[in-house]
Amino acid sequence: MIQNTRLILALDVLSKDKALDLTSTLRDKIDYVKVGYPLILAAGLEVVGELSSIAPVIADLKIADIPSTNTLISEQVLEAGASGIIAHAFVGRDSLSASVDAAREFDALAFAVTEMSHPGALEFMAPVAERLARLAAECDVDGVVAPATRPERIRLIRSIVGDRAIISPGVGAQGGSARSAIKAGADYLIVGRSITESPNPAAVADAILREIR
Ligand code: BMP
Repeated sequence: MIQNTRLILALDVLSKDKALDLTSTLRDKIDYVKVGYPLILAAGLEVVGELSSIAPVIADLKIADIPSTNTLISEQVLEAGASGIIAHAFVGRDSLSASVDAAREFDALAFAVTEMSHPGALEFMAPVAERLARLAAECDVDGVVAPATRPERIRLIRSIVGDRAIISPGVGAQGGSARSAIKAGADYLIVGRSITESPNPAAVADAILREIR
């Protein structure tokens, strides 16, 4: 993975122009942009290609289907220009492997979700997060998603995934601290609303970069 800034911009905006503007403005402050259903559904899959001419794109469709459908979904976003994809691990080894295999064919990165950052993740995901992290490592993902809202869980997941990248959402709008997440072992922070909804996105990104330096 590219690692200059350790910041991944979550582009959960509905306007293609705003997405392109933010990416252009912030391109030197971020390593990747992450796009998911909100932007892709609003602006069309072509937005992935357009953004990728400015910054590498991680397509966050949290792919969670049977293996053959996972392959089709993964290939669609990879063909559109994504440099990385995010899949769920809870669907099991065969499904996750299908997404990892698709990523490999495109020389792209594959990430698996272990434990999510929102409170509801404590209901079903947290109790099995270690198993999900182990499965992700066994499926040879490039990295996992782990919660900045619970730095102690990042530390635990790090002990399972070894050198694989940990990309960590939940900073800012969800209450997580950038510095604590990095200290706990996150390689990258995924930050959305606190940057995208700010009147001065570049200033917020700079403040986060200073905090983790
Ligand atoms: P924000 O900084 O606005 O809370 O955005 C976080 C981003 O990370 C969103 O795109 C969200 O879908 C994603 N995300 C998350 O917040 N928690 C997870 O556990 C996994 C995610 O992909």
